[in-house]
Amino acid sequence: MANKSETLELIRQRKPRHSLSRALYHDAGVYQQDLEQIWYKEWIFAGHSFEIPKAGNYLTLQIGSYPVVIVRDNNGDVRAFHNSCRHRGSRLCTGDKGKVAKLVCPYHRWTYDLDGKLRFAANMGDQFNPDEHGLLPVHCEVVNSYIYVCVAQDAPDFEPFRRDVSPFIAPHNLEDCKVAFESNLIEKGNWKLVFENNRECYHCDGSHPELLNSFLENLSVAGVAGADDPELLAHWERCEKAGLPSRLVMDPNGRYRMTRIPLFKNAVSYTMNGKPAVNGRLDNTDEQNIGALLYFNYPSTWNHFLGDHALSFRILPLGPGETLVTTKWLVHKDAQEGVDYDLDNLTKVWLATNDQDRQLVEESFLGIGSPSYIPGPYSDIAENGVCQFVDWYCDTMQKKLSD
Ligand code: 3BY
Ligand code: FES
Ligand code: FE
Repeated sequence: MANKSETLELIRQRKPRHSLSRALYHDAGVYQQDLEQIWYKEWIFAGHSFEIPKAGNYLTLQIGSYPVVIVRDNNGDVRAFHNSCRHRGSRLCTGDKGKVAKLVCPYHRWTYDLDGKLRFAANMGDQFNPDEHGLLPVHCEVVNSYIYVCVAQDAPDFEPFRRDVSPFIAPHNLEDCKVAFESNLIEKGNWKLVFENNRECYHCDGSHPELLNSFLENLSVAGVAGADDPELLAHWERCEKAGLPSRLVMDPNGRYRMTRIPLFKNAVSYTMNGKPAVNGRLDNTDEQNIGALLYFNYPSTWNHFLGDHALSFRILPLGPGETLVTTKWLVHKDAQEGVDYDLDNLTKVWLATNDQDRQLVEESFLGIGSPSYIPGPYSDIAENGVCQFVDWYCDTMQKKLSD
């Protein structure tokens, strides 16, 4: 099991523009460093504010060893707390989501207000000061319905990301959405392989027949290039004229990126025939063919926004060889299932695609587990997105491990 300095050494020794070494994907010590240096320090996508519309609505997630609860308080604010009771530590909220009047610990009934203040604790005597036993807060920010949390003592500045991402998402009116469907998939592979796989479409031809009815196999689309691609440029210009920011924006540190891509032929949605899956539109432009706005924010999320619906993806590491992938299909809150959309039609392409990607990730994790494995070269043409992710990972780890 690699310790901190051994992990740093593994990263220093990596071969540029090649997949990482076996230990960086499989080793339990490296995984621990991934958690400590990345997952416990960066902003992590938790869920959407419209999933907790009313006071007392909550959702939970697990970031490595940290159980976190996110709750809407009585002022309408979204707050996050460590989901651990200040008495003897029990988790307070045990389900994925729910609604409560107050946060009541299931163990000895300590009861907290929705702002985390301890309201009630039986038999604790006169000396006990409830003010010293409020729930421990977790940093929490909301941008266009995206709730981000950070369990670090001092969170990195959220504002540059908000400034960059918000103009892209705002026209899609995500605040007016609901979750039409949610899927949770456990992939037996390291979280980095899940993201690497997402950052290229080199594998699409051989694996994603459903997706390729609408997804354009333009190699610059998945990657980081694009400004020299005439198809992409024309799309950006048309969409920007309609009021939709589209031109690629990349974080100087490489952690996040937004870009709007055209879809295949006349497709406007990720359906089998490319036609819209939902009646009505999320954005209020007159432009029918807006393709898909893609945004990723390492380490936890990538997203697609279409004219008729949107998709959010969240990954959470469960272990060196296990990653939870949560996908949400977002539609306008007034859209009615069976009337405005058919759930099967809406979800078919990405349910199939996710499962195909799961298999690819699992097979690559198994193959990398072979003692015979040697890191292999990324394609300059088709895998510059993967290369960008791996560079971000190595740069970030190297910086934080040497602090
Ligand atoms: O799921 C995605 O966002 C990526 C983009 C390119 C290939 N893959 C489908
Ligand atoms: Fe929560 Fe005892 S552990 S009330
Ligand atoms: Fe894929």
